[in-house]
Amino acid sequence: MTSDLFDESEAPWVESLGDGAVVLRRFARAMAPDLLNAINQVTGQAPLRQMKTPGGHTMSAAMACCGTWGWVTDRQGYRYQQTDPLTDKPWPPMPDALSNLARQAAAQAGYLNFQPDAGLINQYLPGAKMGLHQDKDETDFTQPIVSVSLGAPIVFQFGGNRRSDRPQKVPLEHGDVVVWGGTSRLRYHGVLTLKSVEHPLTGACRYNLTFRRAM
Ligand code: MD3
Ligand code: FE
Repeated sequence: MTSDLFDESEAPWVESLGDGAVVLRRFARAMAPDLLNAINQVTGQAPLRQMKTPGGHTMSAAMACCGTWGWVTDRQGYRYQQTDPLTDKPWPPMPDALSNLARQAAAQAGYLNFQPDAGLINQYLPGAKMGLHQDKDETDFTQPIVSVSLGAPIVFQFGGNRRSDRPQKVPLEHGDVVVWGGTSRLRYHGVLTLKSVEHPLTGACRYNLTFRRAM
């Protein structure tokens, strides 16, 4: 039997992407079932949905939010808001399994008091992607971002401070956690199109959890 569902034998290891970005390889693999339960709990209250960009395109990744602030986009623009536009209710609270993981990963990367107030769940099905962009809707760029990859693998694109800078390709797989701080915080980034690869816990789906301090 050789599936990474059962491959928790290998200890996590750390890789640098340079410039304040640290990959904690497999860091979240052992807790993945708890994280997937937490995702299901959140998306039961705030359904995954494909939002529209200000330019009128429908995003290929489906999203849902938890915590005080949720990231949304529509024809009006990109922003954080405290209510879900689908229900007009507050976003579901961030489950402890998620906030604890985010805090532990940030601490491992040297950020000792990371308290995320925004949790974004991105769901990719085969064919979904995310083009190069910057995360700049937050108020304090000295705060890091923690991202967690679950399920099917993808190729992450890590660009520079200008959109025209050629991105480096970084494969991300189940349980990998990346902490983005310092001068990497405003670098362009995205992911290539998800291929159809089955994962024992998620099928062909990939989830990315992104934890931020929005305000
Ligand atoms: C690098 N998500 O939600 S996570 C996003 O895989 C987003 O779903 C991608 O980009 C995904 O905004 C990539 C990794 C990530 C998140 C934030 C970053 C990389 C980052 C902020 C600055 C630099
Ligand atoms: Fe981003």
